[in-house]
Amino acid sequence: MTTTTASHNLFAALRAAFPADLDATAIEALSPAGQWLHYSWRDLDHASARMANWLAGLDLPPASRIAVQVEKSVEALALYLATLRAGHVYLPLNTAYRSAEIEYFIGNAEPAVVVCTPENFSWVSRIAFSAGTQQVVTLGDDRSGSLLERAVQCSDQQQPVPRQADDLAAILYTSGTTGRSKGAMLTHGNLLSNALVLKDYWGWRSAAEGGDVLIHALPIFHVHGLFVASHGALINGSKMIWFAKYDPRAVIEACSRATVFMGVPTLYVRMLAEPALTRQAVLGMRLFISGSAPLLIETFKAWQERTGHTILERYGMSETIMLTSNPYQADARHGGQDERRGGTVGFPLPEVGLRVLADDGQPLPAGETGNIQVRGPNVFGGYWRMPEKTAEEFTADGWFKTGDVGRVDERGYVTIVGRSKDLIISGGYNVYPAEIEAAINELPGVDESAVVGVPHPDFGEVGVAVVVPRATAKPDPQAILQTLKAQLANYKIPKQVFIASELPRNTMGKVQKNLLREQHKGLFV
Ligand code: MCA
Ligand code: AMP
Repeated sequence: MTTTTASHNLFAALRAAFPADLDATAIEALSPAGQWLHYSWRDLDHASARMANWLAGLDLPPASRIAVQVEKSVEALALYLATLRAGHVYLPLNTAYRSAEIEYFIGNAEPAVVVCTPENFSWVSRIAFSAGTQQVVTLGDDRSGSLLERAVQCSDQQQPVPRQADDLAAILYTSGTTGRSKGAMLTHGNLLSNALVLKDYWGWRSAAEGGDVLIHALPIFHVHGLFVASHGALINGSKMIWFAKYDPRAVIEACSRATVFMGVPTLYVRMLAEPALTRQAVLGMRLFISGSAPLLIETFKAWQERTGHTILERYGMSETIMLTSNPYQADARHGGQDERRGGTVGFPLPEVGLRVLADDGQPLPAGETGNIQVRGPNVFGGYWRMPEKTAEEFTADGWFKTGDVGRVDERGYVTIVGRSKDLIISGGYNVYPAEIEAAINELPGVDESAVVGVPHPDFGEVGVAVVVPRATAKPDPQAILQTLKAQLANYKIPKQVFIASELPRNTMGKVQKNLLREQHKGLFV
């Protein structure tokens, strides 16, 4: 018989890492009004306890989904922690999602509680109540909203609800190459094991070693900002400097009182465009980490030249959290000669298995390019209520098919060279062409369309749509863009639409997207 203890609740592990001095500052946050607000560790503990007690008062079944679409704020982070404490499942939603997207997520996940911004309450609550959600409350980024009004009436003391390592902690929706978005189910065990591995791998410094201060400038509705960054600081009891919106100048300024920064490549590109980025400005920084999209070697080198720092690139997925990382420092296991190598994503993390296979499933030797598969305690249990999809994405012997194509060299460095999935990564956000094409194909006068990713100096890659009209129709590219904007999150909107008489196809009738990519590759660079 197994016994359940509170120690498997991820929150208990995070809470145990809070410093002894609970009055010390945990988060310095720049408010929407431009003021620095100081939150102590006690504030974080009490705010999340109050919200957890409010959730407990709703008498929901364990593992109820709490869907949250709010602007980034410290209170939103406390709500995530509260959900863990209360033994429920956190479902973060990008603030860019429009009503059709939200309707799908809420209909699919059937959350018991939906938290939205005060501005969106009328349309979000309409969707949520029709889907059977019991409670819809609001949370603004200026400490406003009905959630806080209710939570403030609750006790600031709360014992985390006991959870097993394989109990669900969060669902993160990721789009698919075909069909609708899938909810990747992450457990307390997945999240905690990854947080502990990264704490060690990236050399997070204890208070006795001088401590660390993280600049947190990423959104908190995806793996990078919510888990990798927030857990990284919390599990080390480290302070965060918290920006709700990314501003390269403000981040450079904050580097004088911080030690660690995490960003998608676009954030680095934008900082490099600032004259204020100098060696002097980042002298006290210990570590710059990049991920979520390929970091161009030019950016890697430019950063090295300008700042004297070598960016550490790592690789992960919503389904697996972090998989590989360049070394923090030379490791005796690899002959003490490791360095952070631009263009690679480093080594598989401890406990992560990574293999490269040919299309026929045969394992490939070092240096050869093929399909990357992974396994480990960080790998998710499956997609929410999609057993067939889950089965498709795992091999019979339990490895997860990443859809990424790459190779491992003799020394063990992993390089991602492409993707077998039809995916565009734009500014660190994933855009699935199939979803955009389906929306375009619904428009009047459109026969068919193809969306491809082309290089972009700021976002790395952006989508471009090629649209074939019906016989006599003359669709207007601007009108197509306007209609899409009403239906889809803004970052998914193609940056340009072209009208063409046909799409290039191979002899099998498949659209040759490589030809379209080639044709439009010079549009922005
Ligand atoms: C904004 N726009 C974009 C993007 N972001 N277009 C393409 N791609 C984007 N990523 C467009 C908007 O549609 C809008 O266009 C215009 O830019 C201004 O929008 P705004 O929101 O003001 O932009 P911004 O504040 O400058 O945002 C850019 C950003 C943001 C800071 C780079 O996209 C961002 O925070 N990206 C990080 C994403 C992230 O955290 N990814 C991690 C996923 P218009 O004016 O025409 O409407 S987790 C993950 O991938 C895993 C697992 C991992 O490995 O980490
Ligand atoms: P997501 O669906 O947001 O989980 O995105 C995961 C995908 O982002 C991976 O499958 C990769 O294709 C990509 N990715 C993440 N980190 C990197 C990286 N450092 N280099 C290249 N691709 C990356």
